[in-house]
Amino acid sequence: MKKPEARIEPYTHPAAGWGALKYVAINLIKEKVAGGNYRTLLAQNQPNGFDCPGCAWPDREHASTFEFCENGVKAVAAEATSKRVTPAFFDEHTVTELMAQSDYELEQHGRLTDPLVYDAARDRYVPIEWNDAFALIARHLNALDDPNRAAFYTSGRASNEAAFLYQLFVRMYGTNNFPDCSNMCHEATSRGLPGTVGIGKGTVTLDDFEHADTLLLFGQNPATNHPRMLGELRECAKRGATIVSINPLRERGLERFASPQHALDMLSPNGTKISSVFIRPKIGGDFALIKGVAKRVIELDDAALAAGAERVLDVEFIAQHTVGFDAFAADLRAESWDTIVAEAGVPLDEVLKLADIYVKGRAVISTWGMGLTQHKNSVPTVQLLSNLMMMRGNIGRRGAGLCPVRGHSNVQGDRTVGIEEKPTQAFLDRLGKAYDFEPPREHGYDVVETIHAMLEGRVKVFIGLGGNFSIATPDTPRTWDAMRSCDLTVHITTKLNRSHLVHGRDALILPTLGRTEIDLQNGVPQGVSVEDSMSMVHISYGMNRPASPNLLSEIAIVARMAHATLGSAKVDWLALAADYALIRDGIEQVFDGFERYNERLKQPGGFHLGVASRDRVWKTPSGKAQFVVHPIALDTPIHRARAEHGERLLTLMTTRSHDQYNTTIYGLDDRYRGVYGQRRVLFANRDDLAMLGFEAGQRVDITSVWDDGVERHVEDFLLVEYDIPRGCLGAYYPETNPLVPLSSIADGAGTPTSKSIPVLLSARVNASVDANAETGAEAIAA
Ligand SMILES: Nc1nc2c(c(=O)[nH]1)N[C@H]1C(S)=C(S)[C@@H](COP(=O)(O)OP(=O)(O)OC[C@H]3O[C@@H](n4cnc5c(=O)[nH]c(N)nc54)[C@H](O)[C@@H]3O)O[C@H]1N2
Ligand SMILES: Nc1nc2c(c(=O)[nH]1)N[C@H]1C(S)=C(S)[C@@H](COP(=O)(O)OP(=O)(O)OC[C@H]3O[C@@H](n4cnc5c(=O)[nH]c(N)nc54)[C@H](O)[C@@H]3O)O[C@H]1N2
Ligand SMILES: [Mo]
Repeated sequence: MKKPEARIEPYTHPAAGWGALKYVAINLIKEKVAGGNYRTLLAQNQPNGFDCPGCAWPDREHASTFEFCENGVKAVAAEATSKRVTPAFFDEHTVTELMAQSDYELEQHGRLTDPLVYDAARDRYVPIEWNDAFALIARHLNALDDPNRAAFYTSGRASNEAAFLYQLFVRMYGTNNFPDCSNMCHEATSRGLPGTVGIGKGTVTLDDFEHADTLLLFGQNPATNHPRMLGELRECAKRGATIVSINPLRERGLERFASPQHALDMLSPNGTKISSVFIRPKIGGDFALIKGVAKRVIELDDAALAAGAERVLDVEFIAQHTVGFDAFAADLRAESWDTIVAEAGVPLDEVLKLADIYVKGRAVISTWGMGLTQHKNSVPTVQLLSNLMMMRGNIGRRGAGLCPVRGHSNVQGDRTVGIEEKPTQAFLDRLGKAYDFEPPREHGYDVVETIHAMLEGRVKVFIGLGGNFSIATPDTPRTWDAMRSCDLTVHITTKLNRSHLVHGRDALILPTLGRTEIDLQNGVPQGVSVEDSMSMVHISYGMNRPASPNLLSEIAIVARMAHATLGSAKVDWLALAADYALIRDGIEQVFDGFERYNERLKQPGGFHLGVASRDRVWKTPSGKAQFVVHPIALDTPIHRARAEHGERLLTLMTTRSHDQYNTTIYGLDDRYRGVYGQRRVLFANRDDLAMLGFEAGQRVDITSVWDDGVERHVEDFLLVEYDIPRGCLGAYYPETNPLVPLSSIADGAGTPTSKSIPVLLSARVNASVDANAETGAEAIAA
């Protein structure tokens, strides 16, 4: 494959705009999307079309104009590609050979066409009949002495119907081992918010964005990861709302945005200004920063009270709706400003400025992404942010509220319909009653626990409904050892990825329909439903011809796996797979909020699931919204590593480039950050480079610092001088996943701490290596 030219060159244009149109054209040509499939691109998020498989940002109801989104187009083009990986391809390549290809190259081969089984004698995947594949799975599952020795992963693209059927099968089989991508993503939100506002979901809808006067965006890069959100922010900015970005980086898309929907934006060189204020904590500094803002709110309220002015706290809301305020306020009063400033990495005047903006807001929305959730203290941080919002009644009021911005397009829906390793007993009771069985009661494994269990020989079968487990997870070499220790690994998947190559003794690749494709069962087109980040549930119909006649839908695969393993005496799996409306009837029976599910899906835009906290109903033990007290942690692994290594110890965040969808690498550019033709780059502050005696353009190796005696190391990263706070580094995921220790997780959520890895840099020993090489497997595992 021809290597693109690698260069670093600052980007000076607004986000989206013409640059995006150019990249759309490049991707369509590269994927050789057939003419007939172009219309699909126009159908993303249209009534009667399919839900965009990109992100979970909601759609405008009755969207009349085509909501243009470059990265949505890339996601669709990647699925609608005319390239195919057929059995002939696997005949030509051993698994060992394929391991030497990069993730980018693996992705470029195209769509999988036929079910495949690993043939150890030839080190190749070879074709297998669907029935034989299901028989192999059943044989393995039924041979285990304990159902808890199997783990069932879900990635957040699976529809409600597929996910519900999957969890039903797995629980009837006998385990709650449901590791899912959410464990690595917004888990801190899902586990944190119930402790304060009673439910682990956001409280706003798109309508609230029309009424907000202040938006605080924490740790998010919407221009790349939720591009349709920029349309909303643009409208807010035009209305004069104050938009604050709280992020160690000044992300380009938060500065200026040129909306392809608006000719004037496209013709002006600057687009529309989005954020007016940038607050730049050091990595992991948000908890201290938010605490500082909350402390200042108390001070301002004290002053108002003394002056007889209007209160700053929403005293009515606090009295009527909350518990724990006095202890919370006492803790804030006792907190030291020096500690706040030092731990936030934000000067005092900026903390105070942020507090001023917050208290001036009459309707404030706080949004957050991975910049808040992938740290050791992520659960306390999410709780504190929700407490800050409670101080001024900014929850359950028009134009105000909590807005966690989810990743995968149905990751929220999957959890809603039962992909949950820690199910409540009430849910299990209802499920068992609806399907007449006794569900397993003990909690199962999340992602990190699954890997530990494999390493200890306690999990022997891995089944993945989508995703790329081997490479999205932390501590790559250990995870690979874990996967390779399995008796059977199975991947239900659209495209070839690394996880298929890092396999168990027996291994299956089961190719499935994507969401953009027509799903016919008995000649009747089937729709599937998904829930977006704002709890809107809607239907999605594919429009393209399937990539191969030998693909099955995810639902058909799950149903036939269940039928082969458990038989159909209790549940008629095949009948459910023949008519997805019947699966929705089951969901309606088991979960609140889905009354008349099939009928309400016919409404344009679908329906809102209902979020109690949005209506100021608090599903907490106290029946009220709860203030909770957390100290600023001063003895984290980062603090300890700093104490040992001094200022040479830096904190690394791992983020997405503009040309990737998680582990799927579409291209090698990250144009808003000025990176072209390469991914092994390391963003560093100029003063840190000088302090370490390095220069931009030099290549370095990165070693992480952890106390378990394991050496974690990645090699050959290009140093790029970047506007990032001192002590902080940035690089891309998944190349840096080998640096994340398996045991470094968020307290109370289990999320790998992918945004705060203590590391040391060393000059590259073997500097002669091809600077542009995207070397793939060996480099990742190095
Ligand atoms: N095109 C595209 N779309 C996607 C994805 C994709 O890969 N590609 N992935 C999807 C998924 S699964 C998810 S979860 C979302 C992810 O979307 P985001 O949440 O935007 O994810 P990241 O790119 O990982 O980085 C988030 C931001 O956090 C900032 N950050 C890092 N550390 C800190 C910190 O300590 N504090 C603060 N305040 N900020 C910090 C980084 O500078 C970066 O701007 O996007 C979804 N949408
Ligand atoms: N270091 C570091 N690690 C991270 C993160 C980070 O920021 N830093 N982010 C974490 C986050 S937020 C997440 S969500 C995880 C993502 O973890 P995953 O969800 O496991 O990873 P993806 O890359 O989204 O999965 C892509 C694969 O899904 C398959 N696929 C695509 N579409 C479909 C479909 O319609 N059906 C089926 N069955 N399969 C399909 C394709 O084979 C594709 O290769 O990674 C996490 N890992
Ligand atoms: Mo995610």
